[in-house]
Amino acid sequence: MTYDTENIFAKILRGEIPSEKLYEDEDTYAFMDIMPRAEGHCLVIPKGPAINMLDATPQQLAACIKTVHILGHAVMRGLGAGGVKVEQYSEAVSGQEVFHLHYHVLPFYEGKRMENPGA
Ligand code: DGP
Repeated sequence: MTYDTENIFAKILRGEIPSEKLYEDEDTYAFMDIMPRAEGHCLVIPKGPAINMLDATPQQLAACIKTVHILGHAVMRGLGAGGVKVEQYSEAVSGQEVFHLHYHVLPFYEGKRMENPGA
């Protein structure tokens, strides 16, 4: 598979589709997931093209994890989450639907069950 520049996250990066921006640096962009599975469910993507983790460069992966770390602390501090789960799907068979590398940052709250953990 080759990287499709018309995928939805590429469009978000180009500003062709609106998104709820949370953080941005030279290499990454973070925004709210449109179908949140938990309060504060957000996504981290590299600005450069990468289909998924398996297709990404070590530099893209390092930049994304750095931003995941920032967002993880932000949901702990800002939303009072008790913990965070990070998910990354690579290839359709694993559940990947958008073919631009993204990390899900999923906050967990004490005493609150996630509505649809497997979605
Ligand atoms: P997956 O490829 O299975 O890891 O999931 C893609 C995620 O992207 C899913 O949680 C929903 C989210 N998503 C899909 N389209 C949009 C969109 O247009 N805007 C935003 N903010 N999120 C989207």
